[in-house]
Amino acid sequence: MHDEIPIRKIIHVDMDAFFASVAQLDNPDLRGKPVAVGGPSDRGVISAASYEARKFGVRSAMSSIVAKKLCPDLIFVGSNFERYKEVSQKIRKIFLEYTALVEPLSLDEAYLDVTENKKGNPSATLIAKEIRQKIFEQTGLTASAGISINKFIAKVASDINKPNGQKTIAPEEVLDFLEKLDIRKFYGVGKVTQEKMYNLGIFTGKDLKTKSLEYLTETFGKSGAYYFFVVRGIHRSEVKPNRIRKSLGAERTFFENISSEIFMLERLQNIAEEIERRLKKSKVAGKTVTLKIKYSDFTLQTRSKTLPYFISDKALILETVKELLFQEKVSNSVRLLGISLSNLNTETKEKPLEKAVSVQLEFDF
Ligand code: DCP
Ligand code: CA
Ligand code: CA
Repeated sequence: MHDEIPIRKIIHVDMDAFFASVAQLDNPDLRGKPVAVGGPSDRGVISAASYEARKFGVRSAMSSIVAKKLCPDLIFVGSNFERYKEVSQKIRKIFLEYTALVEPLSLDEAYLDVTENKKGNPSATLIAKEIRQKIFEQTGLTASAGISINKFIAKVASDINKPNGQKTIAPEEVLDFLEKLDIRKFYGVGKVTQEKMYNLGIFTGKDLKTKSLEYLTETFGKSGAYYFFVVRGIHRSEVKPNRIRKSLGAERTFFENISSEIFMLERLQNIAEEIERRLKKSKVAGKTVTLKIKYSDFTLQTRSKTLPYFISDKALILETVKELLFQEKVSNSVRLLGISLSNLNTETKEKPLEKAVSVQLEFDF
């Protein structure tokens, strides 16, 4: 059985009382005090509670009224997403020093696959320690970590020694750990499922293990198989880095080489349409348009132009492409044409120029 369990070195890092800790970092008066991020009004809901507030039972997603009853001295503070994002980027940078396989789950947490890592460090436990140390040095905030053979166990483990701690579940400890694990601690088991499990006499991993795959699938649908396998130490889900896209392009190789510029334009129009569709789907726009031309003798030429604004509209893309196409005579027959947009606004989120504006641009001033 043990031999069948896939083993990787996965770290799950999660910031402690994230929004509340940022508030305490930025305002020293709040340190050591019960703090809640959220509105104090009777209709308010708390998004984060400092560990001092948690001693009173205050939790995120709790209504402000209830929280005030539990902790009359609770200090309410507003949120600051710019700061959360800033911290988030800093910790992500630290993660990337160790591995390219970083999968952020939210602003304050991520999975890292360090099976192979940039430091050549064989110990995921030591890497997690280093990372938490660096996070503290560079942000002034504490993080906790879970280290194990897959994402599921690493995620569960990062809660065990929270705040400012870490826990490793080594390969030989995995099965025992999962058997003893309270079903409420299973990542993916919410309130409703927990209730259902309790009614079926499932309180721990050990109880869960007595149920067959068929039974669990029948009872829990698709999640049934997930429960069946994770409790046996099997969770194949990979750490998927959501890479920041640097460019978006499309190209066509022709069945027959073409030499008429009219035909080329026709093809380029189709390509521009496809690019527009894909840009809009991922809600990005670009400033630099590149035309790629491969000639029948396989020589390759690229012509680029950077605009002072972001575009995603096919008419605007084509306008620039046309300019690039006619900027110099196409000297030979062509076997491939491509367009790509780079210098994307994935970072800045600046709005692309809309079509209505493009009409105006056609006037010369
Ligand atoms: N958050 C939110 N609403 C929720 C839960 C969380 O707005 N219902 C926000 C505030 C949290 C942040 O997301 O600070 C991270 O959520 P976590 O679940 O990781 O909780 P914390 O970081 O606050 O605490 P912990 O130390 O338990 O991770
Ligand atoms: Ca957290
Ligand atoms: Ca989190």
